[in-house]
Amino acid sequence: MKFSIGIVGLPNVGKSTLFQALTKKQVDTSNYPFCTIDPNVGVVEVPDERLVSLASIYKPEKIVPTVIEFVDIAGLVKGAHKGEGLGNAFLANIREVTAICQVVRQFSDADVVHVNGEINPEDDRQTINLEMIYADMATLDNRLEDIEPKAKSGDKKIKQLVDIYAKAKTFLDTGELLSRADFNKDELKVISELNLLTMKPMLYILNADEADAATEKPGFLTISAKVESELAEMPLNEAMDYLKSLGLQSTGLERLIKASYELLDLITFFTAGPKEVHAWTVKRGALAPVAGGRIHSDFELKFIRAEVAKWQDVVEYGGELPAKEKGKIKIEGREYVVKDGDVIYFRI
Ligand SMILES: Nc1nc2c(ncn2[C@@H]2O[C@H](COP(=O)(O)OP(=O)(O)O)[C@@H](O)[C@H]2O)c(=O)[nH]1
Ligand SMILES: [Mg+2]
Repeated sequence: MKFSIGIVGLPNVGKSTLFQALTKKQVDTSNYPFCTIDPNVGVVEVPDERLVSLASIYKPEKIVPTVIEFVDIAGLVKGAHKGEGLGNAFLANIREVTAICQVVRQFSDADVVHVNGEINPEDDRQTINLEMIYADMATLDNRLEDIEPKAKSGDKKIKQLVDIYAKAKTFLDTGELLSRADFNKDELKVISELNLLTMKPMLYILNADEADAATEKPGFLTISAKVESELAEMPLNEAMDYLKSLGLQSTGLERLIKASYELLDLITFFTAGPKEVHAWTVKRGALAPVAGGRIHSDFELKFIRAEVAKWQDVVEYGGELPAKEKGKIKIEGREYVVKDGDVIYFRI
């Protein structure tokens, strides 16, 4: 299973610059057969100190970090929902991603034209969000058109759908993203099936000038795409010095990747042995057999039990067996909810 983040925004806000910086360090995609091979899709490692610690214990032949996909989606312009620019194609690309990273422009560079003629991050955000709201309204209208005739025949189920779609439309009419709406469990199920754009988790990136790379703006993650593209070219020690000179602790990319991971509500578990130390991703709340299924379908189908340790214990006691001797490995069954940082040994 893969998780992808679409980089969305007006033209010339720095989306591709950011995307190229993100994908500068290519991962070995043969480790990730589920990933898409496409120039607009970049497979990016999720940095994880725990993986490094576990690897220092096992000294495995192979270390496999977990990844997320970033998709560079071409600029969305005002009127996209009516087909302006390549409107509908862009909106279709956004529909396929799990979450959205929306870039707005703060950097002031007279040589780079702003499509609206002035730098105004709030305005950028408004334009993009409105296009997605209009696109969702169109989706809901289409669905309603399909089912309203059937609702007239008195089918209760259909009537319920009509009510839920109408509720969503009324909410979108207020200009808010649907992800902010208060849906109950049944409504949520119906709405989720439509794959609406404004239901997707969203992260806002403020692409700032170099001098402002360390400033904070509530609700935004500040990054200078230009700085990031330079950092991505530098040897590590030079990059560290440069970061310090800008007053930053970590690269914008690292912060972006971590924030994306949190946005998707994902957690990481590990498998560890002398052959391979491997980080895997599941949705928070996943049960042990589902986690096993990430590795091999047999691990899900023939799941018997999981032996689970905290990564700190495996590191502290120097491996699975010593951790077991200290009573730090628990036997868990099918109902076990996987925790972030678990090291799991599946038994099938
Ligand atoms: N000064 C400055 N220029 C940038 C920054 N990010 C992007 N640019 C420039 O803006 C132009 C458009 O960037 P691009 O990434 O292609 O924008 P996109 O249309 O959103 O993909 C390019 O000339 C970039 O070099 C930045 O942070 N600072
Ligand atoms: Mg671009």
